[in-house]
Amino acid sequence: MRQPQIFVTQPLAPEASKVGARMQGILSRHQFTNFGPLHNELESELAARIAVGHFSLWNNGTNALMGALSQLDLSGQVIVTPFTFPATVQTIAMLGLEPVFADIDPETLTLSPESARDRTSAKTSAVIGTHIYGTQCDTDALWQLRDETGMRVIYDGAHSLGQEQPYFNTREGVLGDVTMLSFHATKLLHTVEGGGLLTYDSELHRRFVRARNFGFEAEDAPSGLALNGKLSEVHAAIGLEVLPLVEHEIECRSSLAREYSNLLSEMPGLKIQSGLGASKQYFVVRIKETEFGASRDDVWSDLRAHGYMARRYFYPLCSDIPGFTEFPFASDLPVARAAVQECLALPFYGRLDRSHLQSVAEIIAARHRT
Ligand code: T4K
Repeated sequence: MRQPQIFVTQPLAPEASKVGARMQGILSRHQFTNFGPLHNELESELAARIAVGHFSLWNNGTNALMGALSQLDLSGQVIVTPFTFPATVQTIAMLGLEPVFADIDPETLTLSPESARDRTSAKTSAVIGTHIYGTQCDTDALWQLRDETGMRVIYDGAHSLGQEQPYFNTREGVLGDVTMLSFHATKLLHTVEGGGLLTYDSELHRRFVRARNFGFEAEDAPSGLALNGKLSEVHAAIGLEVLPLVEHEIECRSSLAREYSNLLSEMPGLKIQSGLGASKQYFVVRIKETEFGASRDDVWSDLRAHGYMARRYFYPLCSDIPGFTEFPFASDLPVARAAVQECLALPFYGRLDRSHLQSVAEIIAARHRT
């Protein structure tokens, strides 16, 4: 009998009765979107939890990032990591800017500030780093690059909230000019679809808020580049009911991560890349083929054959996406090119039955130097 599929994640699902009560409220108020009371309550709750910078709630992370980029007066080239979800790079290209790829750090897999500096030119107006799997970029070094060059620093923090608070420290520059967040269903804290922007700069915050609502600051007074980035009341209702479940989910995932780590220790060539540290968004292992005795793809295929739908996040490199291969330095990314062959996200969510961890570990062990 074929085993049921076990996915890489499973979204938190709030109680139907609680969501139902929220829905009843929406129906009786007849306000479905455009900054209703649930949207505003969620925005305040999240702002209080995140506790740094000015926060705006958006309808997904991609729109939030595009909205942010549209407000930063960018031109020419934007330096970006290739080791990220396509949205990071797509938003740059969508705005008619040219992505310039820089390599990543071999340990953290975040954007290398040295490579970013090397690839900076007179045309560079910004740099975007991704806090990959929740691992923070070298925010000090990138802020220094901003000081030296005047370029904007932007973070794709789509994975940043899968960890215990404080999510961000308050050191200068830690948010860059702006940090984007995602509250997609696959994220630990989710609103089904949703996103956010964080900035220390109150004027930028004002522009972001305007940009998410067609440029309206007041009725009949739109201005500037803008889009529709509004989160609906229905999404906010789910988010408000997911929010109280998050701390427990983090505890469950912390214990899962410890168990995975025990089961996967003693396997030369396999390293735990994320899940044990600050981030509880993904549990990612890194497999070095020569030392391990098999490739990441061998392990990935074995797991899938047993119904474990592990994911090769983030394969392929964005620099290999058709349409992006001609952007500068797309073929000169040796560290990222190696990493993208090595990383594998294992099933990781609070409700995952512990017996699956054992099975996953046994499947991986069976490949180890076979
Ligand atoms: N930047 C970065 C670094 C990102 O990772 C992302 C999104 C973005 C930007 C853009 O943010 P958003 O605009 O999405 O807010 C998923 C998500 O769709 C995407 O949001 C996320 N990153 C990315 C890492 O993962 P896929 O293509 O892997 O999704 P999918 O549908 O294959 O889902 C993964 C597994 O999760 C499924 O196999 C089953 C499970 N699942 C998924 C959904 C949607 C469920 O059990 N229930 C569900 O409702 O992209």
